[in-house]
Amino acid sequence: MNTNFAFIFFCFSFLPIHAQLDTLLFEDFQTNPFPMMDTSATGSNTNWVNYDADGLETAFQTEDSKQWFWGEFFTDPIDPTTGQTNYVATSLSFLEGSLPGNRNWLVLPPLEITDDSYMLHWKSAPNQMPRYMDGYTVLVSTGGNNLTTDFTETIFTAASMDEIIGNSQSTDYSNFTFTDGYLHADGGMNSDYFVDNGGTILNGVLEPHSVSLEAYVGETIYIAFLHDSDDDERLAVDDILITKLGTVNTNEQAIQELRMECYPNPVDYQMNLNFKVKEKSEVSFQVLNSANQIIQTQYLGELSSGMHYAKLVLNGLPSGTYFLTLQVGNVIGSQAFVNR
Ligand SMILES: [Ca+2]
Ligand SMILES: [Ca+2]
Ligand SMILES: [Ca+2]
Repeated sequence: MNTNFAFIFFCFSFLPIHAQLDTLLFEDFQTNPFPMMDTSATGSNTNWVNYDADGLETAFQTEDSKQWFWGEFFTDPIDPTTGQTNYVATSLSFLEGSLPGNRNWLVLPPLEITDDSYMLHWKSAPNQMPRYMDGYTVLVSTGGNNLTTDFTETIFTAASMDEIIGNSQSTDYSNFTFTDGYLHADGGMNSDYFVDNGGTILNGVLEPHSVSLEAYVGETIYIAFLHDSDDDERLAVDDILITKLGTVNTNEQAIQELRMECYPNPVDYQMNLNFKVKEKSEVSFQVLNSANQIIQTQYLGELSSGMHYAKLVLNGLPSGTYFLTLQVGNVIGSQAFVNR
């Protein structure tokens, strides 16, 4: 008992909190998810919903172009980072007879927001800009998913082209008016998010967006992408992602979980280390000096579950305070010790 007491007295935490990001939902559209989606909103769907609220014929005049549909990204079918074909969710506002009124809903499954770290991320691009640039709205419901009544909160609006007031063949924005909201690629100022082929339009490149969902802590919400652009062209949405901060492990919690004991402390020559592996994991430890510089690293390999023992020979280590850091899988515990 005395030894244990001394050990607790000398070992204190120095590492900050370890947090990881958990992925709650990720849809990159690389395989076609649309055949699996519900095609109408019941008020309480647990699945994705892809719904054509307008029922209008598109300029394509095909049934599967009237709501969100699957396809290669129109501006750049090859993803520049992966070299693979990039598939996206696409929706058309270019309707037969150039009618307004396009309203296509893509509604995510319900999601319970349990803390203020939840984030929604996605990418979008209009096919063309500024002439006939598509916009859309991202909406939240804290009730059901009745499309006409429940989605009362707007968390993001992308502007669309409203009217042509000057030279329609120009890519200068002063020739057009736009609805309220964010203008893709910062209104044509950010060249990362469009391609200029020297023609009469620019082509949109997928631009990332993020919105915090912290306003909905304690609620179960639905999130909807509503393509509500009137008489424009087409829109792509990709990489819809919802994250939250994962389990927050303080060093004390990690030490407890790892049953980490280093002894004796202060140490003269050999440090003994007891620890527990919960499930088969890669294990390593490091010795750091008081300036956080790594003095020694030892990889113990993949260890089976159960209690383990390791010894650490500190021959030649100058006197002073050090830290022993043990990593089992993604759990890291750290304890201070004094070398005499
Ligand atoms: Ca994709
Ligand atoms: Ca439609
Ligand atoms: Ca328009």
